[in-house]
Amino acid sequence: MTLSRRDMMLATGTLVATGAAALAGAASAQTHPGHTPDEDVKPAPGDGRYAPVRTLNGWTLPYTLKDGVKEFHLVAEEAQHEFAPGTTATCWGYNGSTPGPTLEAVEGDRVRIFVTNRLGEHTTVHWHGLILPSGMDGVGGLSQPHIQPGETYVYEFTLRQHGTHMYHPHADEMTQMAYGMMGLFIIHPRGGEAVKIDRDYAFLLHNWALHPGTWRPDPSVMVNFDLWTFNSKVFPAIEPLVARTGERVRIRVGNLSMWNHPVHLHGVEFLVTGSDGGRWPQNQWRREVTETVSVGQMRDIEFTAIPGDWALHCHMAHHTMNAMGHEIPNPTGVDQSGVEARVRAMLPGFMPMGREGMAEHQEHTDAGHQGPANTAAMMTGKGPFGSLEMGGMFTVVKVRDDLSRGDYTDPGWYTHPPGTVASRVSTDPGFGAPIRRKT
Ligand SMILES: [Cu+2]
Repeated sequence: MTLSRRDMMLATGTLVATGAAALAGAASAQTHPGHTPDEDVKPAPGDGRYAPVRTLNGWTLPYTLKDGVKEFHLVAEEAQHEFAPGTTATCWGYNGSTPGPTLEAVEGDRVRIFVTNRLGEHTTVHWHGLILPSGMDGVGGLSQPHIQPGETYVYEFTLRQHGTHMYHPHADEMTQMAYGMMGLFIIHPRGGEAVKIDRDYAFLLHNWALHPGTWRPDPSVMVNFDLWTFNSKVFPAIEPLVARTGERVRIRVGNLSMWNHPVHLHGVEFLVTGSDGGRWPQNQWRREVTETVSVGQMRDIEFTAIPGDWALHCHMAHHTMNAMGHEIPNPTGVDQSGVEARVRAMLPGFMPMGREGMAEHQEHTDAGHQGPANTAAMMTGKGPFGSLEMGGMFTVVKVRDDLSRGDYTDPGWYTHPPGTVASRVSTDPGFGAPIRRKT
């Protein structure tokens, strides 16, 4: 087994975290390398029985095999998190990140999961969707005592199913999830996949009330969130999903936010093939272009990759924006020129906006206008043809003919075949003879 230096560091870190006892036994134990973000890695080899998932902007927790049991160690703790360059916050997560690392195993495996609580208040971990003994279900007060600060609990059970699952606290849940405590738990089918998957992506949907000019999410917000994220990142900081033409791609999406999200992918009709109920029988697969992932649900979609740059985003238009005002007067069509001078006398630099629409937001961002501190621009991002005017739950599926298997490097922007890009034919508003309804 080949280990990169980064994998070794990770594995070492995990062993240190499990304490001296685990370290003593580690010499004879097998260590499984996960993949880490911001590193050009091939998929981790798994245990040879599955192709590992790629957690967007995230990582997979290495495990130690002890007497046939896969041991994982989660640490509930505060973590400094960057949503996008220029926007950071003190969040809560696991093992130094939000979302926490992905746990990955195979149906039939026995897993032992240590949970150390390094928060200032008690916590638990609930294994969302898993079939297990009631006392392992992680509901504080109902199925176990709470894990007090400084304590370590151990969960142990056999995986009785396969599918896309999650873990999250079931203690002061509203607050702990609002601060980012959640992670993916992927269980691969025993005996492999009937229809082979070439690229297997996974992410969790979430929302955050990180008010402009603040550095800690506000758990009291229920509706008007500031940031909408894939794996706790906003566009343009969300990684692209890369694939080679003709490969079969699966995208696993879970939702632990406070809204339902219609996840829409351009360029293909995908199949909805599974959920926390595992990969469904093929006669239940259905063809869609948008699939709503409701709160607490998981959905798997699959498609054959077609060359191009294809948008993948939540179809709630406000969920592809970053921090913005709500319940403000609508300026569209309002001539504010007289007001501008008067306001400027009191507020130098004041600039009215929105008379012709909101695209000015990105122009102002591009011109270097500063918003409040630590606040991502409402709409942002640059593409090969100009501004994308997106934020939040948006990224790009990039499919190319010439990628190597297992190469996840961002290939840049798509080179369109000649004659296949929409182009300008006139600059005259009176062009042509379009049929218009008379009023
Ligand atoms: Cu949404």
